[in-house]
Amino acid sequence: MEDKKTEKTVEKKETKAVNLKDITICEATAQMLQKAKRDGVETAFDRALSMKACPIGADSACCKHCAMGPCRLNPKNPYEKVGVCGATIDTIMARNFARMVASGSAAHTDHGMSMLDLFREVVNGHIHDYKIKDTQKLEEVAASIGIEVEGRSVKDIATDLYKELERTYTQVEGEIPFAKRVPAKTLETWRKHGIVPRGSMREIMELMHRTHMGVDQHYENITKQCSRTALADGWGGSMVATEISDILFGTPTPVSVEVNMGVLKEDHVNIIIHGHEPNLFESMLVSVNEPTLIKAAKAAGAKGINLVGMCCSGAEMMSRHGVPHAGNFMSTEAVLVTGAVDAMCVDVQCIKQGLVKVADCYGTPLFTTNPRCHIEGATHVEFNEHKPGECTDEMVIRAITRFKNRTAAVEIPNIRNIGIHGFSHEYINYMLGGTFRGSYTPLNDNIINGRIRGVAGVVGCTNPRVKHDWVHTELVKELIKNDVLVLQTGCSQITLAKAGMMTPEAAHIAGPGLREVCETVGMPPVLGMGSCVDNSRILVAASEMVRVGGLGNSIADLPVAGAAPEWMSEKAISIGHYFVASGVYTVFGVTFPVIKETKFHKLLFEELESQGLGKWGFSPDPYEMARMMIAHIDKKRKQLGIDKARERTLVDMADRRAMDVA
Ligand code: SF4
Ligand code: MSK
Repeated sequence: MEDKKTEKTVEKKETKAVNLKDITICEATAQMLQKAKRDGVETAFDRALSMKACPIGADSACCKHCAMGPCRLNPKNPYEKVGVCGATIDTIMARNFARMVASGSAAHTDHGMSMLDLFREVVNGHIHDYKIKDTQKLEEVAASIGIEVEGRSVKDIATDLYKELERTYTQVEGEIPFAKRVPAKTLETWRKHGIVPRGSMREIMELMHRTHMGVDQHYENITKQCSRTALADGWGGSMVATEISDILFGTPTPVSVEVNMGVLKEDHVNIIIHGHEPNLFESMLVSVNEPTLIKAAKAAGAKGINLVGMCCSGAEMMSRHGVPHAGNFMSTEAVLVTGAVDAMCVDVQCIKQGLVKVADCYGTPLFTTNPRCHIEGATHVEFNEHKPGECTDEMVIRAITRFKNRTAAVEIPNIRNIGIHGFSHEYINYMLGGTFRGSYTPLNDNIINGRIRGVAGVVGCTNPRVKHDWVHTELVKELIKNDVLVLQTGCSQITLAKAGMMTPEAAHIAGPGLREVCETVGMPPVLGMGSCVDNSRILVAASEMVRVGGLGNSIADLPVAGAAPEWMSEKAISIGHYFVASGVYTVFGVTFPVIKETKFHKLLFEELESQGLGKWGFSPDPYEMARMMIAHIDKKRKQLGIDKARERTLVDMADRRAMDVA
């Protein structure tokens, strides 16, 4: 029996008892952490409590780029000393930051390249299990980069598109193809600074070279290549991943989906796909609908096979096919604690090694599938796009076996949240303008007339160093209360879905202007756009806002801001930096790997903006973060001369009191 006093707490290894309410606001995760405690199972939440983050590393005041070091500088007095080679704090921090961008950019561009490889094999007729699903999108993407589409066959257009997009990776001189989508003034600024990406392989290679010991030792010059590499992610690798996935698997349109651990079913064979690349998930969708496998599941005593997503490939499948989603990054261990998961199948990125032990405790098979990602202790079943069913069928069969032999006690949190997901930028266009006059004009008009104050992208991970899901939720609530339309991707989108904010009804907590627009259009005040790579959809939406007119000539002119309130991965830093380099004020929470009052900090947080780009911001506090983003949006409104319109349109005092905002 559980002791009542400790019922709501997880005890830290030594003495300190921790209230679960301080760790997560996700009730399902909290319930599973209690069960994990009872079962003697450790998760990343426990490890984050028992292992303090290294303060010198957190400030980026150390360097281990050569064997004369590692060198540690004093974060409290950063100019007091230099590394053995003489490297200053600004060089060390800029190099460390740049390598995070290189790694994050590599992850997204390699994901994009996998999609492009698959596309090539489909177009060449070497793969038959996937096909081009969205020919309209194929034509639109091709036309957007200057490929002739009129009167041509799908195969011819697709062949040209493949050849053109391959340059995103391999080109050594020139500009990446999607540079053609960048607003002219933004592109002109990039050209002036020499930061238009050539090809992502070259940019990542050059950044790794320049951050080697004894090469680039000027933080400003390092930051230029850092921007170029990040832009090769956002407007290159990530954009290719999004566009090719839409062409192959379909462009998302709004769909009602259930999110949270309650989507697991005790009497079904539960299979979770967790990772980033949709090709594995698409094949698993076919396997779980295979009549012989359904029959086998029933023969094993199950009512059926229940396929569920997690993290970003989960977000993509949720948007494209309405597949239920069990939770975000910080719930991936907790979901195994239900005992109800009969297989967890992973591909790449954000897969905690800690999953192996937790899965083992509950007799859940953990399958790795991608040649890039093996995990010691997991079972590897390699996925091959030429015969995808071999891998996914095998994992279903093993899941059925686990169901039949389940010994772990099953406890599924009875929590499900319904929301609308799948707002591609194409759908936003259609939603606002209608089928025949699809356009962002109504969005721009509503920004100009002040009903919508501005647009914010709130994206990114969850992180056990902060209260799980809380920072995202409070920030988004604060933004919509202040008439800021919120666009979301990744784990952040799952957080807000769990908070019930992905429904048109959530408009009742929005400010009066945004509420009116949402009610007129029938849309939620928070629009889910997909996975991490789908942040590229936000770039396209921003470009479209510039193209439609009335809000300035570059992305930097727009009344928009971005945030990753609970970020943890290097990919998040790359995303943040490509938004900054594209012209967006971007605020991160948790911690920021740069020491205040250094030259490098000043460059990122102030000077990039005066160069015509965006700038970085930081606050761990969601209310302060919202204040900073809204102040920036208001500054942009003022520069555009549309600040007065908002004062006229908004709001009477009764409205303000009802909103309970300052
Ligand atoms: Fe130290 Fe310089 Fe070597 Fe870095 S590169 S570890 S600062 S000596
Ligand atoms: S999965 S990068 S934890 S958003 Fe894309 Fe979530 Fe961040 Fe991974």
